[in-house]
Amino acid sequence: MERTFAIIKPDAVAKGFTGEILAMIEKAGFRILGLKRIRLTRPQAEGFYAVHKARPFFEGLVAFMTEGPVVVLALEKENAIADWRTLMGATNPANAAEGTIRKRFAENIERNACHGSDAPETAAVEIPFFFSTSELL
Ligand code: 3AN
Repeated sequence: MERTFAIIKPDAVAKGFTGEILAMIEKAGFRILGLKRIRLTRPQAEGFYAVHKARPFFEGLVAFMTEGPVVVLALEKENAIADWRTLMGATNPANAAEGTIRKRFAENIERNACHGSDAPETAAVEIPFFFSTSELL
């Protein structure tokens, strides 16, 4: 079993897609270990995306991620990291495959509906960023 970290981003939450995305997650065989609906603070968003600090889109990304509530999730499944990235689809929804979350729900490369850890080392940092051990059930 592998764990990954996911976010349903402010664009998708605001448009009322939370339920449909959660249903896709469960239908794809993920177990939801942790789930919270929160609004990221600016320091949280900056810390979470610290690897992108030098990128030209960093400010816009932080502004977007703090504009409204998100749903943060810890997911478990065999091959969870790769399978969640497959279910999300490409970062740019214009390149996302049919049936993926980003194809169905994302607006553009920044307002792209969801986030997923890209490697085991990332998941190991991202899950505890939002969940304590006792919150993973
Ligand atoms: P992914 O979320 O698919 O792992 P990353 O890690 O390359 O993609 O980028 C993190 C986030 O930064 C993306 N989800 C997206 O919201 C934003 N982002 C990435 N590239 C761009 C870009 N060229 N312009 C605007 N936002 C971007």
